Amino acid sequence: ATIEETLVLVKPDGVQRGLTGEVLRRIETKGYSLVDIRLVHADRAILSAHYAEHEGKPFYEGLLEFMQSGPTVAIRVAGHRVIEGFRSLAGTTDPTTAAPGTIRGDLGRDWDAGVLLNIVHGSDSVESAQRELGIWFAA
Ligand code: YYY
Ligand code: MG
Repeated sequence: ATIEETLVLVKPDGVQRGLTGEVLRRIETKGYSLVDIRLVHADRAILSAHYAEHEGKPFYEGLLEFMQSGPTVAIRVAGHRVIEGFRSLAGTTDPTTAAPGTIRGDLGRDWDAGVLLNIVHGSDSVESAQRELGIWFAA
């Protein structure tokens, strides 16, 4: 097996809507392991590091604002090809068109202040996962 670790975030919209348990259920029933979990009310420093690749895009400021609007649940998840696997469970970025059966497709719906509210984040590569886990699980 190719065991990887990824960072999953239940974003403030997901936490506020009471979907943390549903996201954890989907991760666990897929067979992935929860390695660590914490509730974080993220500040701008964490978020500007996490979303550095998006700086300057039209949705960037709204995204950082939204991500500071309430607590986020950060989860370290391990499993065979879990980085690609969780992205598949999450579905595509826009919840309106994300496939049914995915987290975003089944549970996501909204758009607010120019930002897509899509419930979860999942790292997109081994390099991103290591970088992002270091940000959210810094001592
Ligand atoms: O990796 P993923 O979350 O699916 O999408 P990214 O392109 O990395 O964008 C990060 C985050 O930014 C996305 O989850 C919602 C928000 N966003 C947006 O509000 N509007 C866009 N057109 C693109 C992204
Ligand atoms: Mg991304």
